[in-house]
Amino acid sequence: MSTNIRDIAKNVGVSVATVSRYLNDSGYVSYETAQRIKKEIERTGYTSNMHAQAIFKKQSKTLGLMIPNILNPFFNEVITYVEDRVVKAGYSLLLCNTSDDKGKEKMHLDMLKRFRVDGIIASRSLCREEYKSLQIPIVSFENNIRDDVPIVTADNYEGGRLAFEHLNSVGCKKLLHIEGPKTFDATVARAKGFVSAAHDYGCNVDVLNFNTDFRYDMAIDSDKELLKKITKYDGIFVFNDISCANIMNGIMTYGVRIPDDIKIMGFDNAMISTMVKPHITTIAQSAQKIADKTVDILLDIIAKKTDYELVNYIDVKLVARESTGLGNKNMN
Ligand code: XLF
Repeated sequence: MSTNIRDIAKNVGVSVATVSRYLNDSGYVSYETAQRIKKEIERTGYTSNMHAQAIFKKQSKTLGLMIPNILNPFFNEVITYVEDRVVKAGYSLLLCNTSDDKGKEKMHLDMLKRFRVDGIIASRSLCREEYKSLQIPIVSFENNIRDDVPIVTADNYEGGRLAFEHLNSVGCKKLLHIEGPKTFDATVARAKGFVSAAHDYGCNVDVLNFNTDFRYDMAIDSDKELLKKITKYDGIFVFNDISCANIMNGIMTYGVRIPDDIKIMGFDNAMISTMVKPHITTIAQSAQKIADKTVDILLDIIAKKTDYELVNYIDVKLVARESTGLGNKNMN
């Protein structure tokens, strides 16, 4: 007969609850007791077999979170808030970094299926096909993956419009938008908003497409051609804060003064925006609101509730700071 949790408890001389606390890491077990339980588990070959539990109870109490770029500080904030909410709701979280790579995302998705997670938060997903027949509850942040999958996203189009209006209002005449990759629904919408506001004001703007989110190598070796190209503008809206910080860093090495020669702004209001000098003007999207909304909806779907919205826009707002010549140096 195979060993069960009661045998382990009896052999160690502790209660079943203590062994369960040890196995689930869900409360205090003294170091000495934990060592004795561990030894007994090894001796008997018993494992708690969470996988079998998941099959039996049809729930693993584990959720999956797909993050597209863990290097980007905005996503660090999203992870922090999601993890906090998920743990408070009694779940564990499996964190997957897809690196905006379809193959990697597919691999993580297979792993989450094998672990029988109770739900998945997909972010900036590139895997529409793979999610098609998936029975697991899903909520998507940003990219639309299936018509019946709820989506949470900032009002990116409005954010793009606000960015244009701001640069226009501080007197910029030669405007450039550095647009994010075309596979990011969010940044495509930001670009559309920026260009459409410019048209409404009768202004011309240039758009330069960037084919990647921030990568580590960019901080080490900046794209000199790109930097030279953009120094002829006097107002630049970059698709997110981390890329904006990196570009600011690069153009300042060419002697460009921000905001005197070029006014520049980003999108996110991520931590980085006040950790560099000058502080970055940005369009704020709240990582906390995004996390709360995605987790709320996912838990609703798991609880078989149906009264959530399919499309959920998170409001955006302008936060004016030094990089466009505004804002109190010590504010925000
Ligand atoms: O996908 C977009 C682009 O980058 C996302 O919301 C972000 O702004 C995060 O930095």
